[in-house]
Amino acid sequence: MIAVFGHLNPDTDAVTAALVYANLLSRQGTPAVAYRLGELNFETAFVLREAGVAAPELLSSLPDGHDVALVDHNESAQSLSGLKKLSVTHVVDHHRLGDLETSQPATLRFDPVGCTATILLRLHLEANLPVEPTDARLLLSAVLSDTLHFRSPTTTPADREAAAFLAPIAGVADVTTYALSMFAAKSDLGDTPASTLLKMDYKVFPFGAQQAGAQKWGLGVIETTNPGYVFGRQAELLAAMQAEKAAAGLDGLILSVVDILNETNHTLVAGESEAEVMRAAFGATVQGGMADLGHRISRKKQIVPALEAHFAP
Ligand SMILES: [Mn+2]
Repeated sequence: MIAVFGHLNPDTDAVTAALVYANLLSRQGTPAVAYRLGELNFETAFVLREAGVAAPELLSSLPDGHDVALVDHNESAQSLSGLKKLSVTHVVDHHRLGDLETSQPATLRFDPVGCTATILLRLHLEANLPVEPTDARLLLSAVLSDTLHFRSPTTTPADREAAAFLAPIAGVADVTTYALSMFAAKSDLGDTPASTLLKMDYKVFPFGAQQAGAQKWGLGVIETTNPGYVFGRQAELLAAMQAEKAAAGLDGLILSVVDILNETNHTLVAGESEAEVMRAAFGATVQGGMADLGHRISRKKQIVPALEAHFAP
């Protein structure tokens, strides 16, 4: 039995990709079970509730050598701890290739598209398997989530085509209204503790030379239709960021507040060293602990590559 899971601090693409890929593998004769590596965010909880699908079980460890399929990630820093001791049999991903290692030949599928869901649709079509209506709803939700309803620069024509193909199968008549309801659910943060807000969409990246001088940064993102709510909690968030930076031994930590509807990014910095990097890597102005990153709303396409270039030896 293959354990299928997306990255730590899972988003909608990570959770739905695990569910749909586990079902696809099982339908193709390879028994697989979906898991998640963290709590659901409010958007993903909404999506699963609307689809009538139970959340996959939370996974914290597996015995050495267990078969695993990675979806929506491939870097060990974003995966189950002890990944190097597991047997990676499959990867379906749309991110940069990191430190992936496999102990045996594996099935790998990387496409530079806006979400894992678009690749999973391709896998169904290539296998001549119809997409089940519930899976279509999960995949459509992931396309809308990862591309911010096609606003993100990561969006490709294939993602738009995937959504148009999936919507009728999913029974979603008005995709725009559905996307807005997903974003409203995601933005309804209530009294969520600042430490949870920080980690809801949070990834750790190594930058620079792997030897001496390598940098480890935590990059959080809060995508919201109500950025004012997040800015109102800046002091609490700053404390949570500094605590996490120290606890995880990071060289830098930033938290991007992405205004989904206006497509802007105001990034909170944990300290002056991060502020310096924001100025140098992005030419950003930094005021009151917040860097103005303009319309750079994609961590994957606009934040990570700039930091990678900045720290390149
Ligand atoms: Mn994704």
